[in-house]
Amino acid sequence: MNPQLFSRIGQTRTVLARDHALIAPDGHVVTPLPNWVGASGVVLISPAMGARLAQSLVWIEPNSEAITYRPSAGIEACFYVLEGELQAGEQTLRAGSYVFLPAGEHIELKAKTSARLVVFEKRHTPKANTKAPRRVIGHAENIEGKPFMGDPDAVLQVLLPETPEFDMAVNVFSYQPGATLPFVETHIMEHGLLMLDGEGIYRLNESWYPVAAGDCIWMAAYCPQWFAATGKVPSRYIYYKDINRDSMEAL
Ligand code: UGY
Ligand code: MN
Repeated sequence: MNPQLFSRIGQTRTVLARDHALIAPDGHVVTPLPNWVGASGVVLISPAMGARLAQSLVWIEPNSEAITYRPSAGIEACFYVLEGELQAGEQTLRAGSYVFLPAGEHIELKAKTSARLVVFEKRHTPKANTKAPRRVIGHAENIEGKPFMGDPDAVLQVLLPETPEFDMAVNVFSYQPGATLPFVETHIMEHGLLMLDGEGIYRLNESWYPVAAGDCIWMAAYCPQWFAATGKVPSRYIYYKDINRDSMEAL
């Protein structure tokens, strides 16, 4: 069925459950984003659904004015450029570029073209005897991909430093057609995920969902999860997880 007709007659692939959500693009509603002066977007995941992170899509149009992104007090953020070209001071950001902003910092961006970003935000948990994380600007192209648990067809790129001051991880996972997560993971870390390319089946708790590029998934702590890349082309997703903190700290 034509996807527009599918939506128009009251159907959607979007699902919201206690410990997971699939947010399909057919339901996106664009709003102004209070922490972005001059940009609009869609809040895909937020505490309003029971999550401890926020994940948004942000659209930036070329403008003579710089766009300011200032996360709320105590919130750290990582954004990844999906398309377009932006200037952040001396640095040019293009598809695959990413920025980690420690809590308390802000950034000014000049869009050279229309640009689209995915942004992950979380409350930073300071750690005793550990310095605060630093700002990171990088490009996925420069991050070596490593076979996940020995599988060369499931390759993981870890975008941010894995040192103890960072309590947020953002990774890109690429799968050859037919590759899978090697087992059903169940873990304390929470995920926010955006499908970048391809398609597959995501198992979330006791449900199996067909997913494709553009879909967003929320996985709460302990949501059993598994993925199989079922398309004829490679699949790729970017995802967030909370790391490096004592398991009692969230209480
Ligand atoms: O890092 C992870 O937990 C990752 N393997 N999970 C996932 O891709 N759903
Ligand atoms: Mn996982």
